[in-house]
Amino acid sequence: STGTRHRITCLILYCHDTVTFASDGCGGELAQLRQQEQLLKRQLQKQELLLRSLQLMTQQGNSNDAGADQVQDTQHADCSQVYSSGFQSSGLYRIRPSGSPSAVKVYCDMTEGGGWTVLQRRVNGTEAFNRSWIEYKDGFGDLNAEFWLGNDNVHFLTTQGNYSVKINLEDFDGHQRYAEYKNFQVANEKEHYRLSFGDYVGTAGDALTGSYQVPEVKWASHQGMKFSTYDQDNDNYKGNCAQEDKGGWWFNKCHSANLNGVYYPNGHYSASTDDGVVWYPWRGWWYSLKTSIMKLRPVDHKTHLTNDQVAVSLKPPS
Ligand SMILES: *[C@@H]1O[C@H](CO)[C@@H](O)[C@H](O)[C@H]1NC(C)=O
Ligand SMILES: *[C@@H]1O[C@H](CO)[C@@H](O)[C@H](O)[C@H]1NC(C)=O
Ligand SMILES: *[C@@H]1O[C@H](CO)[C@@H](O)[C@H](O)[C@H]1NC(C)=O
Ligand SMILES: [Ca+2]
Repeated sequence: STGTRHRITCLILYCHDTVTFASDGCGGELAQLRQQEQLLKRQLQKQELLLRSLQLMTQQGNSNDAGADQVQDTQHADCSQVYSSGFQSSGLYRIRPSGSPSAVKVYCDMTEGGGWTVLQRRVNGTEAFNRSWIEYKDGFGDLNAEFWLGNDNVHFLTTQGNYSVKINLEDFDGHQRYAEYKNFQVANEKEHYRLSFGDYVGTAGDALTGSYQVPEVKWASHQGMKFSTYDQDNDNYKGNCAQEDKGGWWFNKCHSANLNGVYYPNGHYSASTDDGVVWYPWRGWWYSLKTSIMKLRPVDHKTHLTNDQVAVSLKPPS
């Protein structure tokens, strides 16, 4: 029919973006087509949002590491970027910090605002932390349990931006404390993974600067210290701190915090040296902590909507 032919003509003109109100007599058709286009665009947007929310829910429903391997190797430089791209459940993910020669499997802690890349975890003493230089360099343990992420990885992570470290501690009575340092950075292997860090905030005490008792700063501070292991002594002590305290750490002469020490199952311990999992300003040298978690996040990390909030804000197209 003529009506249909006219509509098709208008449609073709519309698609070629050459239609004008006056000349082609398509005014009415045009208004209708524009309206339909807007409607379809809105529906498409809604469906894209719905799809994203479904992907999030699927991710949540999976076991810890099931969804992780689906994340593109090179897409995220840390867990903060993983979080920002919509993956908001804690578990295993692949990241690739800039400077890293390959992708790295990490545990992302999506609690406490999300986006934390965990670098160390002690929970029950299953993993030995009396390890060699090369083991601390490459990392060891089980990402779902106890582990050290590896000094190379921590170097690549902390030198690609401005990072905070948050240290969560728990004693055997269930008390929890934390310490957080801005501008946490670990140098490369050539510089023996030298440690530097900025201002402290927290409830556990500032063990890393050792400034809780002024005379002790000289030998207790970890600021600027190189990493040492039993087979590579870079400390300021005539002996070997890593060997005596049985773990790799940024020892001075020797320490006021050593979260890689011997895991004692009852807290209080006695030994020939203070070799426990120690955070001196909180529980002293002769108490070995139950839990230690060290995790990294860019200082400018942005916390987003929670999954629940996203789900509520997305309703299926009506
Ligand atoms: C730690 O490892 C070194 C080297 O293997 C060893 O000499 C030392 O006895 C170990 N200490 C403990 C407590 O396992
Ligand atoms: C230690 O904790 C990990 C992680 O929760 C668990 O898989 C492992 O079985 C625990 N080991 C012991 C001896 O309790
Ligand atoms: C890193 O961030 C902290 C806190 O925002 C700031 O004090 C520090 O100057 C920053 N460091 C660098 C190297 O940008
Ligand atoms: Ca020494």
